[in-house]
Amino acid sequence: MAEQISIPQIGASDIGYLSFFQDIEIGFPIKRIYYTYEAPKGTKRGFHAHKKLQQLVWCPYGDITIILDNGTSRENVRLDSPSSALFIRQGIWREMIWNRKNSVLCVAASDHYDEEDYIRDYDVFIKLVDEGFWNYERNTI
Ligand code: T46
Repeated sequence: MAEQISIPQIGASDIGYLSFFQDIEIGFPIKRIYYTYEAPKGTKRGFHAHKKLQQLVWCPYGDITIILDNGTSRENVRLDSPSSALFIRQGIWREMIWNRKNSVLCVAASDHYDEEDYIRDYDVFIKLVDEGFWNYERNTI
């Protein structure tokens, strides 16, 4: 479930680093980039799944735990390095915990913001999983 990629780093400890994404195959065109910041330590966000939206998320500063849930199992991924990014595909319930204050969570998303694409009720999410709502997408990724 946890699909991670490494982000290249250029630099050194005495002058700092530069990281970039270039020509990577992520499986969707990036339509929107946004980030969450200035959240206090212990903040919990997420608690939703998306019907269609796919995302690549990374934490350029700080330490954030991402909990991924596909309806049958859960996996925790710790984003505490600016050189690691995580895919969150459609149909995955996610919860995020800020382990350090002011951690920054960046998101590259496959589509524009649309509240209709959100499932914010865990019972509804489980019902859709049980009905096979995402079977086609899961099998083709
Ligand atoms: C996700 C995780 C990883 C907007 O008005 N415009 C936007 O572009 C977005 C993304 C959100 N909003 C509104 C909707 C909510 O009222 O801002 C509020 C917070 O959004 P959301 O509940 O999506 O925030 P998070 O931090 O729980 O989740 C965010 C992403 O939005 C979400 O898709 O998967 O990060």
